[in-house]
Amino acid sequence: MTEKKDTLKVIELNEDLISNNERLARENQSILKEKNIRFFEVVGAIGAGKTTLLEKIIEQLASKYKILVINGDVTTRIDADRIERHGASSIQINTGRECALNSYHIYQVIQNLDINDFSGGILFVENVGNLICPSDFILGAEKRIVVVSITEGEWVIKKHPLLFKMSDLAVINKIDLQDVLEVNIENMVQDALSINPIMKVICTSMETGEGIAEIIEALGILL
Ligand SMILES: Nc1nc2c(ncn2[C@@H]2O[C@H](COP(=O)(O)OP(=O)(O)O)[C@@H](O)[C@H]2O)c(=O)[nH]1
Ligand SMILES: [Mg+2]
Repeated sequence: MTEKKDTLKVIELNEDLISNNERLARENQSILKEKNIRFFEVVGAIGAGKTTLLEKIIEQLASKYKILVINGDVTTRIDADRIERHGASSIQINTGRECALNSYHIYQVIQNLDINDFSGGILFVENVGNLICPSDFILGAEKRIVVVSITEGEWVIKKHPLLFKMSDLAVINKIDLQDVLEVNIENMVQDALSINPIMKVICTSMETGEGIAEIIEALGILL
C-alpha cells in the first residue's frame, strides 16, 4: 500500500513539472513575440545533422537577420563554436546530467542577455541530442523541427512517436547516403505522416544542399 502511494506521488510530481514547464514556455513565447524575435527549436539524435542544418540555414540568413543560437549539450561548446563561424551569436548550455533543455533554461538566457539586440531577428535552439527526453518539454518555440538521418535506420521514426507528435516539421537527412544504406526513405516519410498527419516532412542532404531552401520556406522566413 505504502509503495503504491509513493508511486502516485511521483506521477503527480512529473505532471507538475510538465505543466510548470509549459507555463514558462508560454512566457518565453510572449517575451520573444513582444521583441519581434522568431523562435524555432531543433531536436533529434546526436549526429543526425542538427548543427549542420543550422549552419546551412544561417549561411543563407545571416546577412539579413540577427541570429542567436542556443546550443544544448551535456558538455563541451563544440556546436556553439561551429555556429559562430557563420556570423551568428551563440550560447552553449551544458545540461550535465539532464538529457534535454527545458523552458527555464531559455527563460534564463532571455532574462540575462540583452535580447533587444536580436529584435527583428531569429532565435534557434538546438536541443540536447536525444529522441526521447525533449518530447514533453516544450520551450515556447513557434515551430519544433525534428531531424533524423537515414543512418539511424528505417524504423527510427516509428520507434519515437511522441517526439513526432510534438513536432511541426520533420527533416529526414543524409539522403545522399541512400545508395550505400538501402533505406526506404518513402517508408520513413509515411511513418512520420501516419504519426502526425499535419506535419510537414522534408528530405534533405547537407552534402548536396537539397531541401534547405524548402525548410526556410516552411518556417516562413523571407530571404
Ligand atoms: N553524408 C552526410 N553527412 C552529413 C549530413 N548532415 C550532417 N552530416 C554529418 O554528420 C555528422 C554529424 O552532424 P552534426 O550536424 O554535428 O549532428 P548533430 O549532432 O545532430 O548536431 C557530421 O560529420 C556532419 O558532417 C548529410 O546530409 N549527409
Ligand atoms: Mg549538434
